[in-house]
Amino acid sequence: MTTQEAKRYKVLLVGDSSVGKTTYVNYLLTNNFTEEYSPTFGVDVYSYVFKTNYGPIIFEFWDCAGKYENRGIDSGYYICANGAIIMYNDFSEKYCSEFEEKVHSVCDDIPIILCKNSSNIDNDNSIDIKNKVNIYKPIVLLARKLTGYDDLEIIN
Ligand SMILES: Nc1nc2c(ncn2[C@@H]2O[C@H](COP(=O)(O)OP(=O)(O)O)[C@@H](O)[C@H]2O)c(=O)[nH]1
Ligand SMILES: [Mg+2]
Repeated sequence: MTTQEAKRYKVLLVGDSSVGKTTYVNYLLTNNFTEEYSPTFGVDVYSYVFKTNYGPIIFEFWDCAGKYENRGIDSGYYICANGAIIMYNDFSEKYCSEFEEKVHSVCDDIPIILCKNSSNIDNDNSIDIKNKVNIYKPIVLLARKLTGYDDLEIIN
């Protein structure tokens, strides 16, 4: 039996501060929701491995600080990224275009998933981390774009 080698992608997790970026990646890795807020300084990198019907995939999440004064080298962290999730909440949609432009300025036309984190689920890309709604949707959408497999699904 052969073990399928995992496909690895560098995925940016960007957006305004306090929208849930770190909470999201923590949830993916631990299945726990963290109530307390601890700002990110610069960037934290996490490897998230998941199984799909096309074999294992590793998303190397670069969870970038949202607060301006904590951003460090900021878009310098974006170099060689394969994809991005831009997270926003009920109050920060206005910043999405700024992040989109910044990602495209460093990474050309890599796929970007806009992801709203809110208890107010009002579009196809809405998630609600606290209530565990649509948690894996942004991952699947991005993995489909990165691999080109439109019917990719996460499996157990
Ligand atoms: N009620 C609620 N709070 C959330 C949700 N996601 C994150 N938070 C809270 O928002 C705060 C900031 O989250 P964090 O992930 O650190 O934001 P980041 O700056 O985007 O990384 C934390 O106190 C989280 O507990 C959510 O889905 N619902
Ligand atoms: Mg953070």
